[in-house]
Amino acid sequence: MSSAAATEISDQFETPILDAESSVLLHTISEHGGYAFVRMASQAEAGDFRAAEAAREMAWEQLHSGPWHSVQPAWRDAYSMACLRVAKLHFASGEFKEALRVLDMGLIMGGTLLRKDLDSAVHKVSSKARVSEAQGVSNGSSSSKSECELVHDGLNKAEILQMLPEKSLSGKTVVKRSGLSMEGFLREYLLNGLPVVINDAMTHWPAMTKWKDLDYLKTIAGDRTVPVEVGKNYLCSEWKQELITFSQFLERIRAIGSSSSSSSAAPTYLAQHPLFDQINELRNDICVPDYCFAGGGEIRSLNAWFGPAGTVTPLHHDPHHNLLAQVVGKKYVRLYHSSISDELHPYTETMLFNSSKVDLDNIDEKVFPKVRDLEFVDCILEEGEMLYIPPKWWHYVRSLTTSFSVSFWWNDTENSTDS
Ligand SMILES: O=C(O)CCC(=O)C(=O)O
Repeated sequence: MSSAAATEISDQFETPILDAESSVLLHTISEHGGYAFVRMASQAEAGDFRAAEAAREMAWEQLHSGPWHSVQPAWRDAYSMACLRVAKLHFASGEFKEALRVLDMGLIMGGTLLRKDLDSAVHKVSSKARVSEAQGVSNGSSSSKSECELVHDGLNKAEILQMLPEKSLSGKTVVKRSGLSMEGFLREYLLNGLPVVINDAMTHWPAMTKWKDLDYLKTIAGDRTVPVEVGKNYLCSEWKQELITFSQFLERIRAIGSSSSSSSAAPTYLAQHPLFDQINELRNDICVPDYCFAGGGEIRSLNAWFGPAGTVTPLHHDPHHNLLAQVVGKKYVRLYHSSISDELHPYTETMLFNSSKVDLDNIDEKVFPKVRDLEFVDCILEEGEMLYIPPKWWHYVRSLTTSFSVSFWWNDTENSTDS
């Protein structure tokens, strides 16, 4: 750790929950046999950086000792605790980016007990990091307007059709509506379980202008760590997950976008991640649509789907109502009615029961001879449009440009215990 850039000790970030809960948590951890962790955590509290890192390693091993659902919640909280201790010591040495990286690991992998401490620490460290960056960098930003813009869209219909599964956009398309009242949405679509595209309900979102600008995204989130998926899609064997900084992720999007062989490169996709719980500034750029409450339901989760052209979410269904809001770029979406589930050949494995064995981009005619003739509806979801996907409807999604969407999932009140 460098001491030259050390901040004042009085400028530490506060951890009131950790201070109040630490001894109970350590007691629970020793009951689970984590004596070495408890010893290291105590030394870390006294300012020993090596002990703090060792404690974090030990908790990390516990998080990876078996299936995620079998990890003791106390170990997840212990991981957050260790992250806070390590981050404090980085922060005290002026290592703001390192501190942020470790805090994000706590947010992504840790438990809920210390969440507020992690959030407020992120806030404090981010502000410090920005001030320090502004002081260190001369102000003549050199990137031109076009370099900062995320999407360069010059696709014509023929080019789009070439990227899509056979029969796309040749039959029934999803109805597009503007000025749709809450009552109209409820009566015509939600209660009938029918999809609809609403094309004028997000024009007021700050995200609609801000998220097109790479510099904006880099400034507010560049040093944050995010989980991304790399590979064709989650059903393929070469698929993997990585933790990278948002800046590295934006760089990959830019590299794929400027490469002439964009379709052959394995895309990196920030998919189904609760980014808005993690990065408050991005949460402030969007609004939960009133439609989500039309039937008296409860919001289950907000997820980000951000990636280059060519990401594919294979055919699957979810148990929730969903509004998929397209903030940047465009996507192709195909939907099959929930009643034809068996004809779409769901996997039988527990983890994949909601995914289809059919690869729409390459249908195996011998194994699935009837799939080609199944009825579906589809659409191109344009920037500023949101698609209502009723529960259990099968959907396949392909990004046609660099694309940033937000999904709002909600349950009917009587189903609110569903996961
Ligand atoms: O946008 C995507 O790639 C997939 C979205 C999706 O599957 C969902 O919102 O449930």
